[in-house]
Amino acid sequence: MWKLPEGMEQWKKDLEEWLNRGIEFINQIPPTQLYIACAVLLLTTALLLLLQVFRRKKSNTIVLAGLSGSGKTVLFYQLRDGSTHQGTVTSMEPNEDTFVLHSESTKKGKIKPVHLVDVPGHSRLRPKLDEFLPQAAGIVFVVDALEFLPNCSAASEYLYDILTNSTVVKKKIPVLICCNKTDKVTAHTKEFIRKQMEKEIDKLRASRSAVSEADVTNDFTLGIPGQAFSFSQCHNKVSVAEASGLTGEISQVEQFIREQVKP
Ligand SMILES: Nc1nc2c(ncn2[C@@H]2O[C@H](COP(=O)(O)OP(=O)(O)O)[C@@H](O)[C@H]2O)c(=O)[nH]1
Ligand SMILES: [Mg+2]
Repeated sequence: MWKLPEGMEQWKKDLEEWLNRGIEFINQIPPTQLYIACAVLLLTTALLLLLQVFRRKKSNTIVLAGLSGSGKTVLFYQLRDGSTHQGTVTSMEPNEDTFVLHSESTKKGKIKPVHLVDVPGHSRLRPKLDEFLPQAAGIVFVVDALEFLPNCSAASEYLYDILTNSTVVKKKIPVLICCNKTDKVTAHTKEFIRKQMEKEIDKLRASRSAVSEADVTNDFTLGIPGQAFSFSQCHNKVSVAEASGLTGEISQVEQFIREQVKP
């Protein structure tokens, strides 16, 4: 048998006294009140646990979309490895991986890995995008700022389809328009690209709504009727950034990803 030291003995007595006082106090409370208190306690615990589960389930998927040749695959490798893997063949399957951003790989502390999906821009593979959108926490729409004008209408059409996608609208998935290839001096600025795409989407909106009236499809309409379209009218946040996947100037893209995928 071991004996408690002097100090501990006193401490034990104090504890017992407090316990007795506590029991006395509880006995004074009417039982209904006690039950209510217990129920409230249980309910809050359950709620907190549920919240924790939901937080853990929050998606870490970022979707890279855009026309073929805009630079998605180069950007994918730059984000993951900090290099470009030049010479990779255009893949027909979505390129996807879960990793800690290369720029954050040396950081200490809690960093949440990102699930990045590079969806091929070929129009035949567009349905692939619909598979990934429901789990997306954010969409990076890559635009070739160098060869922008010849691709403007096709890119705008693709972006229009994304912005009117029911999942994107309902979940208010943030979209970053990434004006890529800005390492070249002849690349267009993000302000120019934003304005041109807004104009193009404004035109599309008019023609598409004329079509949908005929066969009564309930497509989500963009912007405010009677007003020139601007991205600021979208329910989800649409922002514009400049980047160069080739030279690794991708900090604005990384910042966007980190805002959507929080540790
Ligand atoms: N100058 C320049 N060229 C780029 C950049 N990013 C990609 N490219 C080039 O654009 C072409 C298409 O890139 P890729 O990543 O395959 O485009 P994807 O079809 O969207 O996946 C390749 O020849 C790349 O070398 C960039 O930031 N600057
Ligand atoms: Mg590619």
